[in-house]
Amino acid sequence: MHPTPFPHLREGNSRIALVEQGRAIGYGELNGRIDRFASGLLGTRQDLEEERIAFFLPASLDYVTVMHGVWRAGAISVPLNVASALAELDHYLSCARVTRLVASAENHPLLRDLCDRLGIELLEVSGLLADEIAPLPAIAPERRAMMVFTSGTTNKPKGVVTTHANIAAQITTLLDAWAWSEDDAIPLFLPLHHVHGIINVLSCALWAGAKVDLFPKFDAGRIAAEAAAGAYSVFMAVPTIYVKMLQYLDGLEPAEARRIGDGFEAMRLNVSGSAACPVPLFEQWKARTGQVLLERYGMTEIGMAISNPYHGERRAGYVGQPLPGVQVMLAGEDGAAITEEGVPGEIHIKGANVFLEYWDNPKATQESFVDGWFRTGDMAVVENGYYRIMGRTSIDIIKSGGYKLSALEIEGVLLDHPGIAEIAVIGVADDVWGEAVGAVIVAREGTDLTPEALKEWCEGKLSAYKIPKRIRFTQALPRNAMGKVTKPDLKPLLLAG
Ligand code: MLC
Ligand code: AMP
Repeated sequence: MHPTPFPHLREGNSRIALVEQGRAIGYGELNGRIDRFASGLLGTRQDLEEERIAFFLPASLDYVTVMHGVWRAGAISVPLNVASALAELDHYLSCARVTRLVASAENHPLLRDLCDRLGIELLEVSGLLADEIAPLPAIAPERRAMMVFTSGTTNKPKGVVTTHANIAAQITTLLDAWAWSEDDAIPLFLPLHHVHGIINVLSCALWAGAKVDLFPKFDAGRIAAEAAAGAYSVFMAVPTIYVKMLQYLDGLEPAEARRIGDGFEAMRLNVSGSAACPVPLFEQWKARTGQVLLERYGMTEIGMAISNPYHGERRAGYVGQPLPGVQVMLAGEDGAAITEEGVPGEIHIKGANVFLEYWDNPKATQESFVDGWFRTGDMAVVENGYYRIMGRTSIDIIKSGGYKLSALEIEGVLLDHPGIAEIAVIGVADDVWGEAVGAVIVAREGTDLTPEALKEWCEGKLSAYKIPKRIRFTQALPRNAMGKVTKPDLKPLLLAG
């Protein structure tokens, strides 16, 4: 049996799969490296039987080698956020009961103590590339393939487990809908611990036999230069990145900005998603580049579900219609399906794209399904045949720069600070980030808190993008007769600076 369903990953295919720091890597070379890595992981075993293998790697040849090598050896891939704080990594690794962690040598000092404490083997890709390729196991499509951590309304992120069949369904629906081909070329600068980067960009491109230009991180200047040079046919990003690209273009000489705009115009597709694309942003991108953004809606648990059409009207402020193979229902408060247009309901999803389970959390898994439908927690309405996302059912979820953040997780960390008596973490509307993380804090009497000191205190406990950007606090809030702080008027506090 062919050990991978990715049709272009095969011996002898010389077409370019990846470009890493200017070096082109062919599909055949990549395939051979993945086989060697899978063989090294297997050692004397025949099948890793869903052992969890985590990796702490930026977008790179090594990342792709590990992701696919783990799959071919029969284990579960656990891609980690390379911007995570140590306390977060501790949670991911212990929750998933990871046995081995692959990271580049330069990051071993950072991870060593944590791995020793958790009994995890810390490894490098180069140390696992076997000389001889071992027989690889046949992997049934219904086996677990990947675990990605996502925030919910609860305190700690949960591991979302998808099977090989789920991943194949999430990829193939997009290949057809967005007309991927082996002639495509796409830059990859999105983080690779979320489905946007993993599925929509990396996996769709590799399944289609296209070329992926790997960026260690988002870099507006390099993206602009490559786009102007005609390096790409497809571009996918979160709204914040389109805002940052526009800001970059605004800072250039008009002729240079036009040259870059023309580079984008020449592409066949620009996609926006992971957060709402504001209508003014849609219009500004069109004015600058001539590109009509294709907005789509998705989620870690389901991949992509609803999309504007590739051919046909792409409507600003709307996410379009269900993708082929994905069933979408809007449920009213009584749980019944809404059939009329104009009536809002919660998006429920069914299909081969829907994840298997939250790792080790049958209660959360069960609660997130009703009659076989996955409850997304997003509200939507259909207007003139197109879905429009209205927001979340829970205010405890913040979407910032395309990242889903739990207000409760951030509150939980900050409440450990000895100077904090009470706290409310909220999303604050923001032109660049969609929402910024805001915290309204009541300091304990007699303590002298500063926002700077608090932010510093969060380092190591929270990723940088979860650290509140808009901390406001006062020690002069009135207390009632019971000694409780009476509710501050949040509005003036948030507008204060
Ligand atoms: C970073 N900063 C923020 C911030 N993130 N400030 C406010 N809010 C945030 N969310 C600050 C940093 O602290 C730093 O401040 C400065 O901005 C630059 O940080 P950076 O990390 O270097 O920023 P940048 O590289 O520009 O990253 C921005 C970004 C990144 C947009 C490229 O956030 C990103 O890649 N987002 C995509 C996330 C994603 O892929 N989500 C998909 C989830 S899957 P200072 O003071 O130090 O300068 C999903 C399903 C679906 O949602 O539908 O796709
Ligand atoms: P995540 O759980 O990180 O995968 O984020 C998924 C969430 O992002 C969804 O549940 C939505 O709330 C939000 N989202 C994704 N795409 C869009 C979009 N096009 N418009 C509005 N919200 C979106």
